[in-house]
Amino acid sequence: MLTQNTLHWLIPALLVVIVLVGLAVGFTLRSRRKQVSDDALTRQPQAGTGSPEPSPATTPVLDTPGATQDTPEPTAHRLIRLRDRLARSGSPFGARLLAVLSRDNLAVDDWDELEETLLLADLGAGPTDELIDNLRTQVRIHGVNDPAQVRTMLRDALVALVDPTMDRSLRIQGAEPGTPGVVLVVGVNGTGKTTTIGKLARVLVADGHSLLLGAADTFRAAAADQLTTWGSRVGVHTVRASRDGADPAAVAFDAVKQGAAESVDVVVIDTAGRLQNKTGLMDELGKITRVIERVAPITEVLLVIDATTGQNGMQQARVFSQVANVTGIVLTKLDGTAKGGIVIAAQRELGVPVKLVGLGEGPDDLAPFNPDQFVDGILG
Ligand SMILES: Nc1nc2c(ncn2[C@@H]2O[C@H](COP(=O)(O)OP(=O)(O)OP(=O)(O)O)[C@@H](O)[C@H]2O)c(=O)[nH]1
Ligand SMILES: [Mg+2]
Repeated sequence: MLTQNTLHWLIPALLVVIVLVGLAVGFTLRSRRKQVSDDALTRQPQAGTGSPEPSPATTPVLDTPGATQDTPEPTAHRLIRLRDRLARSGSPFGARLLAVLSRDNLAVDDWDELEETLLLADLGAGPTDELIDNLRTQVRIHGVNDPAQVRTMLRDALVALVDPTMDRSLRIQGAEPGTPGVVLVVGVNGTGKTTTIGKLARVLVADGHSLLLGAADTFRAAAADQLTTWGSRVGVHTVRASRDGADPAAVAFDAVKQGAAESVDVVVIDTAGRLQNKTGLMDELGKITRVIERVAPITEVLLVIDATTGQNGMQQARVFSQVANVTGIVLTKLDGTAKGGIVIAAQRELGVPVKLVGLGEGPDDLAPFNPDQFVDGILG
């Protein structure tokens, strides 16, 4: 039988024991956690023998993000969203063309209006003339009485202009046995390179590919942080420089070397966009290309163009296409403009297909480009 006196001592004694056990468990857990994070911090990529500039300042560190957090949306659904977004983006120019073409007895003023609409939609002079000529011929032959027929005529003419025969597949297959596919992403600053790589990483993960990102935009630490954050959301590692202003080519080299050592399917390299002149750009992209190709051939060079910048953006994009061997265009911010004509102008001007389009700032707002869906979108 416990007496009142015994209870008086037993309860405080039990409390002391509980507190001591709690402290001991807490301490053990904390020291274990510290050991794990120390391991993560000291984990280094494999030594880069033959690295272009193997100074400690340019040795990339492999970021070790946590477990996969997001499940990317399957890519198949996105094509439908492309059409919906385009159809909703103000008054698509295709719908305006349709309105003019549906008038009875098209006169000179109507054709002038069509031409103006196309030029205002950033279609560019060459494709505008081509489309007007094509439509004039069609109208002469078939007339413009049946609205459904007019729509089909315009749709066919626009699809032909976007060119459905171009190969729009991303070249992510390694060019040689044992090497990863290498995707180099270039373009003017602010066009959406890093965001596009982040979205693309999700697409590739969703499609079952293994990949590694390379933060060769060493201009500012925030750029590498931005890329690392995107990657870590889908469990993809980023190779980055250990300090600001490190040699971008060294980072690109080590990323591809690391990718080859880990046998990943694809390495995607982010670059800086703010280069003052063509010579500087040529030097930097030339060096990045040369050092990457010591490890593996570059399989895809994506030029990112902001669709809202129109002809001005095209001017800058032209410089990039002159210094880099561009194989595909990514047109970002298509959600922010009704001027879809830039798709046609960019392809014509640069001679390479639009492969991907950005439809917003959301993580899954990147879609493979499809001419039919695009034309349906701009026809409203
Ligand atoms: N609305 C919209 N915004 C986009 C799209 N793609 C990128 N952006 C936004 O554009 C801005 C610039 O994107 P970044 O990815 O940082 O551009 P960047 O080319 O890497 O820029 P630098 O690193 O400075 O050269 C960000 O605010 C993005 O969210 C898009 O498809 N639609
Ligand atoms: Mg960037």
